[in-house]
Amino acid sequence: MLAARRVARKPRPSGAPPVGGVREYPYREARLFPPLYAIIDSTLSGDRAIVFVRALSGAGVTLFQLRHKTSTPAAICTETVSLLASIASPEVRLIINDRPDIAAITGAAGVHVGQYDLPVEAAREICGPARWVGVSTHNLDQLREADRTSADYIAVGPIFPTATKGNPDPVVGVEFVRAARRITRKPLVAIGGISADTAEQVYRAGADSVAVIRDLIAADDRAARARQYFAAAERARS
Ligand code: TZP
Ligand code: MG
Repeated sequence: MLAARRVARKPRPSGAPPVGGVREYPYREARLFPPLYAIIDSTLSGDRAIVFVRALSGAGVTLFQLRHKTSTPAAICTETVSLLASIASPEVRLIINDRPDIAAITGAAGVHVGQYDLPVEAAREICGPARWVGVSTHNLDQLREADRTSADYIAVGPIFPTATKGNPDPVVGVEFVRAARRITRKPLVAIGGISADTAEQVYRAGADSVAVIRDLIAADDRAARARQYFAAAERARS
């Protein structure tokens, strides 16, 4: 049996997205977009990934991404199914990197595509209106283009140097978040080299969320580290 569960979420506040049309983002404006987006990469798999998700979701993290760049589709599928089966809370979303087909077939909450993956609207066709489709951008032209799509959020980065991504795009810096914030009303997710110490300035620049790999995986107490991000988001928003 492949699908661990199907996406059964409340409709978005604004209803189904008109593809490519003007959309409202009341959940962002109401600060409902999760401030921390935890990415599970290939250093975590199987039980380690389940333990990681359990620790962070216990601390209130509700947005995760599975990003296994070197795994086969079959292995990603299996990993997704077991991760979904281990997630008890209906509030927790698991997004699949690169593969809208795997997101749809497993009942995951959405897909994250990059500039060389399927375009947003193709991913949307596969994933449907209820799942999230997120897209990575690395310059303002890409950001403007992403803003015209049905993407549910736009990722920007790398904000700081990162050793996690092979062959990363040039560092864009915190100022890029500020510029992006002036251009789009979509939820903005900043990524790349972000730590609990630097997150506050990124939120202050206009990011709704920060996506983090290394700083969470490396933490001795991951739940405590997650709470540092929540505190930073609170400080930035108060
Ligand atoms: N995209 C831009 S930077 C990056 C990705 C996937 C890696 C982020 O990892 P880290 O360890 O939080 O810098
Ligand atoms: Mg990709």
